Amino acid sequence: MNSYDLDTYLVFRRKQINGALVMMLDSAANSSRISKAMKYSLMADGKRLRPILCLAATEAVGGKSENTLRAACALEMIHTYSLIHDDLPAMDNDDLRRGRPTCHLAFNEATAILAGDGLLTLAFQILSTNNFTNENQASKWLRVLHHIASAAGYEGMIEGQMRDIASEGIQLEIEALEKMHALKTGALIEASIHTGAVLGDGSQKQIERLRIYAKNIGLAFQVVDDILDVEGDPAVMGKGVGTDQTRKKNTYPALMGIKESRAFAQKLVNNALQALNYFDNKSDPLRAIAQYIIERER
Ligand code: GRG
Repeated sequence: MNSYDLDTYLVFRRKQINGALVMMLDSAANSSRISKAMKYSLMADGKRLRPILCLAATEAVGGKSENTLRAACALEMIHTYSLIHDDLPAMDNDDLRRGRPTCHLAFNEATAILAGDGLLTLAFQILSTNNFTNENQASKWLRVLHHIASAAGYEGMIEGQMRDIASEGIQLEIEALEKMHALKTGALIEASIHTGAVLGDGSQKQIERLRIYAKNIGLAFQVVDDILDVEGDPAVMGKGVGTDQTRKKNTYPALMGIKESRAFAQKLVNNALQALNYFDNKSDPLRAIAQYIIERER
């Protein structure tokens, strides 16, 4: 067990991220219907895992997390867009997300599509806002912008989603399942940590170690997500469960069983923790988050 007080850290970071998100939405948007739909999904009760990982990665490499907050918020916007679109009738057709009716039920399908598009493009507007103090700053932000676009785009998350949809009802081999998840869920998690490390002025060695950490927790996160879809409590999770089986999705519990899936997730977290051996106690939040990913109930 990690004795680090993760709960206090998560509460502090969520408050900071939510405050920044509200400010960004209020300054970018107005009281139009589309702004309301974007805010409805973005300001619902998400765990804020990706922005928190981003800020914790900046801290781990010895950087100042205030300088990374803008990028962390952009990552949460991209994630929220993906959830809105994933819930649409043409995709997973879900009713509940983050404890609320999904965006297309609260508004309508067209508005939900546009709210997702609005959040995705706002993320890149924020990432490219020019308030850099020097050329080195500008080139770092351009580098992370490119990395995030690749991770979220057709060679990353979108490809993962395409494979997920295309493989419903078809049994995948474990390697293909792993690749699908690395793209669908892992790529944005990895990009979040990479962003934090680059903007925090991490060394190449630090960035590389954090890439290994990210790859392992990204997959562990998905394995636990699959387990929670079997065993989780919908009231705690704020979304429906049992949906993977109904849709004949490829999941770790379906392929290897619950007990083996748990052991696999723990092994991945151990790998992630090993990658952090290189770091000092500034990476304690990342260590504790790795364990939280296994133990989470939502
Ligand atoms: C539609 C382009 C496009 C992509 C969708 C991320 C994704 C791809 C779909 C989400 C559906 C899903 C259940 C994915 C599995 C893991 C995952 C990303 C869960 C949701 O993330 P959390 O648990 O959610 O971090 P919160 O609401 O806490 O932010």
